[in-house]
Amino acid sequence: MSILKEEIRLNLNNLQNEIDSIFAQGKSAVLSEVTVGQVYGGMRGLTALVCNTSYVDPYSGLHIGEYTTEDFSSRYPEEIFFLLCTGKFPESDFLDEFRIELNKRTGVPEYTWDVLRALPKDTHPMTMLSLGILSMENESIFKREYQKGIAKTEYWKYTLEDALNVLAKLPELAAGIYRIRFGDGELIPHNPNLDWAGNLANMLGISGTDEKFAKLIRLYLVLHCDHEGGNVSAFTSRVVNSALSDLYYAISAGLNGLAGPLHGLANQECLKFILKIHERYGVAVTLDNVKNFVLKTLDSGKVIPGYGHAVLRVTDPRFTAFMKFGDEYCQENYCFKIAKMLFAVTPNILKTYNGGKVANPWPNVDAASGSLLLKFGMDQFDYYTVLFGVSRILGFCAQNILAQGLGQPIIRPKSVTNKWVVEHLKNNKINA
Ligand code: CMX
Repeated sequence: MSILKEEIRLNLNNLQNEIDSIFAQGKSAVLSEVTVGQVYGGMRGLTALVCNTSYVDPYSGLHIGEYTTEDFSSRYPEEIFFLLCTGKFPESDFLDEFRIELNKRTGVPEYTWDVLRALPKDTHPMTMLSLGILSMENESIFKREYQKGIAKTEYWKYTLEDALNVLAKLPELAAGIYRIRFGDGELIPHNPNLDWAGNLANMLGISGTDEKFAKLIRLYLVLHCDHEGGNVSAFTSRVVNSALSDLYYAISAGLNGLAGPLHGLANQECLKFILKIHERYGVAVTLDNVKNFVLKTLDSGKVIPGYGHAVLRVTDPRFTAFMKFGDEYCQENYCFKIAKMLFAVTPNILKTYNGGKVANPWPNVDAASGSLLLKFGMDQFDYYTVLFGVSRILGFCAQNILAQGLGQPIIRPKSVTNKWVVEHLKNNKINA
């Protein structure tokens, strides 16, 4: 994997030079103030981390390196991994080279399948994904080399080795989880001639070799790959890896965070909402029906899934990318039609509802993806977060490789007690 490794080395040199010049201007410069509200409120809006793989702009959405979602959404996930790690797109021969490299590393160990098959039949597929990765921890090259004794400057190279081994086995593992959990348990073998996402689509065994389904899985794996460093899963993964727990531990930990209903589970809620509308009005559903349904949902004190965002203040460009796919391949699908109708009516309702308290009335990434997956026969909603997880592992790997390469220390913010806060406010004569 010489090209990728060399480009990561160059990226690390550039990032280190930037950090050196930032430090030269003074390490004690203040970047952000911390309020009581932030300390008690999930640290929202507190600038306390650096992440160089991606950033989210409130008005132009997710950027990987300096590229917008529109720039990268038609690429392959393998190219996105390169972009996350290096800040640039690879040359045209990279995909072939990367496929050969990953093909050498495929093969989920038999003991991992034994672990997954031994679980109760109703185990959540995210538990299976997290356990599947963790079960392979014994294979960590980083751990082996660390025990031998390696220089700190070498850590990132062995973290990259672990990343490549995990990524190579991931489509097989994720598809196997689907087959064990929802199918007949028979595994479909990895095809060395297919790309990363194409292999996953094929091994799921849902749509045979339908290239449109492979295209959707490719898009899905690209659009969910990374979202800065402060979200629950990426941050958890980074904290764990900062203790030099290897990438298997760090990925598994990140996935455990992603499994939460406030994080990765939201996309299945959106599809459930669409299906409820379909159940209520059938195929003759009108815009007025959808408007009424949205208003009734709001009046009952519930949120409209797929709308709103903590950072974004426009339609999520990832939603736009999914809609473009839907317009091309799923126009006649009943769920996609409802997703479009929701887009036509919901923002205007949210803009004014309850005094317009919703900060962002526009759709987020989850508003349409479920209806597209369902159209191709992916009707196991619990599995959607696994697809999210497979994609997000690209980001976990890249963030940890870069952090190790920059010699970042163990993460250890200070916590205080209520008593300390009371004393601090009193001693400093601070009033709200
Ligand atoms: N429907 C109804 N009310 C909403 C709403 C929505 N889609 N989005 C926000 N609100 C409400 C909030 O509940 C909050 O009400 P209270 O003041 O009564 O608590 C108020 O508007 C202000 O919230 P906000 O500042 O606009 O939003 P937050 O940053 O607190 O929360 C999010 C962001 C995504 C959790 C929220 O918009 C939401 O719950 N959306 C629906 C669920 C969803 O789509 N989740 C997927 C998120 C995808 C992602 O994060 O990438």
